[in-house]
This record gives sequence, C-alpha cells and structure tokens, in this order.
Amino acid sequence: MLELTREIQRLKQERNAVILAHNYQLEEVQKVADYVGDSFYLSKLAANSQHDVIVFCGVRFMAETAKIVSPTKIVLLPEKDAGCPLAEMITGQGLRILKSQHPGVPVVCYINSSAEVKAESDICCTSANAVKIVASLPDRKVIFVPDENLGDYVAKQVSDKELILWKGHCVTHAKVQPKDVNQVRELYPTAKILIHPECNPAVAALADFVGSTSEIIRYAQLSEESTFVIGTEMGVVCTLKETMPNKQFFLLHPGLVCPNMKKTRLESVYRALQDQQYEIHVESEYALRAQLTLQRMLEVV
Ligand code: CIZ
Repeated sequence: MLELTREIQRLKQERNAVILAHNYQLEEVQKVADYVGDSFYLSKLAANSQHDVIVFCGVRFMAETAKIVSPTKIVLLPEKDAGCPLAEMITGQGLRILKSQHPGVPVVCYINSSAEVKAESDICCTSANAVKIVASLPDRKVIFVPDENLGDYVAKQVSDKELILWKGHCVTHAKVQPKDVNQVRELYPTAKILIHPECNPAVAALADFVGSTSEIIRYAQLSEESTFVIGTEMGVVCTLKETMPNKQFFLLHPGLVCPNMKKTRLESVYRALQDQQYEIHVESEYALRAQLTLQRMLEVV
C-alpha cells in the first residue's frame, strides 16, 4: 500500500496531475487525494485547476462535470463503470417531454445528472445549494430533476414556489426508513441525527439536521455535542472520524454504502495515472450548454 501510494505521488508529479476525491470515496482513496469534498467544491477546483490532468475519484457524472468546466484538461475516471443510478433515472428525451408539458417553466437539475440533462436545463444545483438556487429564480413554478426527495426538501424551504418533480431517487439513501431513525434515537438518546436530503421526506422529518455532506461535516465541526448519527454514505463517517477523533460518529443504516463509489481503489488511481485511463469526453452537442448551466450555478452561489 505504501509502495502504491509512493508510485501514485511520483506519477502525479510526472503527469502534472491533481487527484480529487468525493466525500463518499474509500478512506484509502481519500488519503491519497489532494482534495476531498462534495461535487460543488470539487467542480470549482476543477474549473480553476492549473494541472494538465484531473483524476476524479467519484462517479461518472462528477468526472463529466469536471470535464465540462475544464474542457482543455485531461479528465480521468479511474473506474469506468462507476455510474450513478440516480443520474441514470432521467434522460435528455425524458426531460424534453417534461419541458414540453410545462412550457416556459425553468429547469433546475441536480448535479447528479448527465451532460445531456444539464444541457437541457437552465441552472444546476448541488445538495449544498439547491435551496439557494431555486430561491434565486424569479418564477413561481420550477421543474426540479431528477431527485424527488431533494426536490421535496427544497419545496418545503421555499414554500412560495411550486416545484414540479421527477421521480428519481438515490438507491442508497432510499434504504433508510423512519423506523431506523427511531431505533437509533433509543440507542443513542443524546446523539444528534444528521441526515442527507436524498433520504425520503419521512426520514428527513425525524432528523436534528438535514444537509449535504459538506453541511453535515460543518455541523459536526461547529457543534458542542460529542455524539452523532450520520444518515448519508459511510465515506462521510470516515472523514468525520479521521478529522474529529474526540467525537463519536455512527452510521444510521448499514446499507449506506454506495457500491459505485466503492469501485475506486488505490490500484484504480494508480492505473488511471499510469495508463491515462479512463478519459472522459463530453459530446460537443451538449458540452457548451451544460457549461452554461453549471456557470449559472457558480454565479448564484
Ligand atoms: O453534491 C454532492 O457531492 C453529493 C452528490 C452529495 C453531497 O451532499 O455532497
């Protein structure tokens, strides 16, 4: 492992590469990364990167987003089959049909979407800024795709808006049920329960705090409390334990493990740098419009 880490560092210098890792990545991958964070933070880093190569340890839509905001760079996704079932729950054609049913209504797409869906949308959002993005629109009616649970959460925060939602969901977060929250409340009565808005609304309603991965991390950092139950992918628990050894963190549900995020290993990062694989290309038909959709988000937040 040490040898592999050294080789990764050597190749990184040789290729003038930067390694970005999402909060949901394995600990071994987070440790070798230059930056760890959510997709918003990482896409901003990609947009401003001075490196020739960006190794994006995450899932396909994230690497695709990095390529869209940094088109002249070589963007590599270490595991080519690391996809996102949520992003795959909506197609460009599906969105075009929805738009034709609601002419003139602006479309907000969650960053967990393909380049084609981004190209068909007016503005992008992440779970950290979804409320702000929707609130920034002058229109009362807004189409929000593809995550129905995040959309429901946003709708509750901006009650003057009417959100038209797509029925997509994250298969990992959807595993959590209200009974799981009730059980951990009994088990850890003093713990704060922090839940991701991709969980279903009945689960989110039982949380002490609902927020994106970066917001959950910030909440735990600033809180005076010492025990937390985390209702998002287990990679976040690794980060929390590593950075706050004096606090206690428990995973809300054993199924909060994203199999796609876990495909990337240290070996994958090494091979990505060694063999320059798997390079991400975004169809020119979508690239420019998707870039505008992302840029509009960056201008609002
Ligand atoms: O925005 C992201 O990176 C995702 C997918 C989740 C989160 O809350 O950070």
